[in-house]
Amino acid sequence: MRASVICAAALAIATAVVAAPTAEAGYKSEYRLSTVLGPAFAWGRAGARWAELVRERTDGRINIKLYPGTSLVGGDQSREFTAVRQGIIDLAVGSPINWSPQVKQLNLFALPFLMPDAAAIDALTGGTVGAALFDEIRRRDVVPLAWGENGFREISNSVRPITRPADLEGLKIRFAVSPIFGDTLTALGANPTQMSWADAQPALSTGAVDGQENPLAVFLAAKLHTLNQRYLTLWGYVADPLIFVVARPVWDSWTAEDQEIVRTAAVTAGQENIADVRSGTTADDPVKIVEIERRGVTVTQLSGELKEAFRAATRSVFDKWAAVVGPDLVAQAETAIAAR
Ligand code: X2X
Repeated sequence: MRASVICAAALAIATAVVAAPTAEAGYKSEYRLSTVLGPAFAWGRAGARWAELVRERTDGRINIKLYPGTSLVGGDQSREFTAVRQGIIDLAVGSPINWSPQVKQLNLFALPFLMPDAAAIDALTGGTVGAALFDEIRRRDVVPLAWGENGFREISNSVRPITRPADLEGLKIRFAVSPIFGDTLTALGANPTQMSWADAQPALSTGAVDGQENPLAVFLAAKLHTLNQRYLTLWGYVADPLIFVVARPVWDSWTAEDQEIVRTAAVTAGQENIADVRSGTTADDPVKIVEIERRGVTVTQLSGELKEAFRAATRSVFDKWAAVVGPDLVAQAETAIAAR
């Protein structure tokens, strides 16, 4: 009698152990996902979508919370990548611009006039160049899973339309993190100043700076026309992809099945994000451009010939930074773009 009670109890415990979802052992109750921009922006929506897909497909085993505004690093977007490595951030959807201090090869996307169109971005991210960049990230114990997009960065200001390099003379232009932007703007005669996105908005509002450069999707969602940005020039000088990553120890704590769910969810969220950002930015589908004009902004589209003047004026910056990025990687990128 006694023995059978003990036996039943032991069986109950054993059953409970087996029934407990083993995948949850060692899982955190919440994973922290960092983005610079929040869900009012395509970038923040990409993060929210990734979290949503993962929650659904893991039945809540992996519960991701979005921390926009790079709030886990006090808004200092230049520290985001390091914070992923330090375990302060579990996952991120980040820009190469903000991670380039730690991964110098990511300056590739900021080489002025490297990528003429969206197909050129795809040729890089989808080919051997993208794979090499993912290797660089992986070497730093951060697991890259998918590409998204912030977009082609267009320049705006409060003073005058920009059609020639001389129009930038003396304009105070805010840039985000990588010093390659300072060099490029300086080569064009502007007066560049580095500050975080959080600081940029009050600086534009008070007129402490005259202008900035960001994709059309950001210009619209941030309502930059209300921050004195009356002139916008579509020059597409650089394009900013986004990268979905997970911190290595977090990744290693998940089952292979859950890793695959997180990876495929990142790919889906990334593809949706790219479509979101690219829509409305072309001659065939100009909805975003039309909306910006409707808000009273003068939009200048640079022809190939006018663009050439900006390219020539920034060629020395391209060459200087190509050496930093790595001449082989830049050559590979140019080959991939030519073959797109
Ligand atoms: O700060 C910017 O300009 C932004 C939001 O585009 C980046 O994080 C690179």
